Amino acid sequence: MKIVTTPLHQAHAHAHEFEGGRLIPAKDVPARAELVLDALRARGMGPIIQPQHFGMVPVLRVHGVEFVHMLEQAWGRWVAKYGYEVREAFPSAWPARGMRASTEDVEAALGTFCFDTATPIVAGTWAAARQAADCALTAAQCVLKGERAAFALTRPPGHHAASELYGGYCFLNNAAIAAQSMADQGRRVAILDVDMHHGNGTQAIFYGRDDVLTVSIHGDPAAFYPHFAGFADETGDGAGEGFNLNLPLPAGTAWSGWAPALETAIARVLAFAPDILVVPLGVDTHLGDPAGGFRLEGADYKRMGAALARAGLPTLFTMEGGYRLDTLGSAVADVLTAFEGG
Ligand code: SP5
Ligand code: ZN
Repeated sequence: MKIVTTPLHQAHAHAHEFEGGRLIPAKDVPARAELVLDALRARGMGPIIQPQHFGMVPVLRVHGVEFVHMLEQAWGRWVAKYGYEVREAFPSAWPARGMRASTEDVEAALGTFCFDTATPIVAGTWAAARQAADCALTAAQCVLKGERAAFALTRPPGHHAASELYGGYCFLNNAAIAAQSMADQGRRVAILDVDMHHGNGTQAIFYGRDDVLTVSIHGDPAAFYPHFAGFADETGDGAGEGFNLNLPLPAGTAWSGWAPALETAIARVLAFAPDILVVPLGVDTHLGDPAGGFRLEGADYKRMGAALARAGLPTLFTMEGGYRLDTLGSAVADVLTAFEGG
């Protein structure tokens, strides 16, 4: 299968995130994408191609124009206020309940559009985020042309980003942008998110709609990030009622507990009868992942790829989470090689 990636993801490089009351080393490091690429090359997968450029129109089908302009301008505004010495732009105040959103000051702009303290903007963030969306759109073109599968090695990831909200290391929702683009070209699309965290951005983008199905298997938000979405009673709104399925699982879930959720998810996808499946692929489900809490390991990722292949649908994978650097590459390669073999 085609693998779409760009070295420009490395422009999004920051040293820190803020968690547990302190600055800690960043988990979404550029090495992640390079490790995945190395593992795919070692398995002889490919071809590995660069993204085509689609411009802002498909991005603006999913994200608000004010939000997109803010992302584009945030670093310059931050430098104008704080200088180049402060190399990571974090918000420090949010328009919480009863307060007014504002973009007048860069602090207000960041707080208005960001929902956590783990997702700094740096000099190259916007360039990398745009390229990641282009990777997903290029992979979508491959699937639209009739290829069985394609992998967009997206970094930064996307599934936590909503129409006008960034966070969870995500800025533009690559999977949603690709899904919307394929829907705009007449395809019926289902999204099955297997990252350890709930795909809150993807859910929010399609929540009121019945034309794109969203399904997510993830750590119960009662215990896990993103905390404020991903509960089982979130089933869709209005026309979208019944077209969002959340499958939250407890801490410590291993393959024996994860696999039945995957079968439930696939059954819902097949009942929807889509033309194309989008899989936001995070492997932070792995035992020992520093951002996770599940216990998948080793051959479980081959089982995952084989099960996804049995759904029998043209499939577009995007890269989401996975932060345990010694297992990240092989876990992703196992899913994709087993999918190809299945
Ligand atoms: C794309 C993606 O996977 N984003 C994940 C963002 C998660 N950020 C917060 C993670 C909190 C983890 N805390 C774990 C502490 C014990 N291991
Ligand atoms: Zn995740």
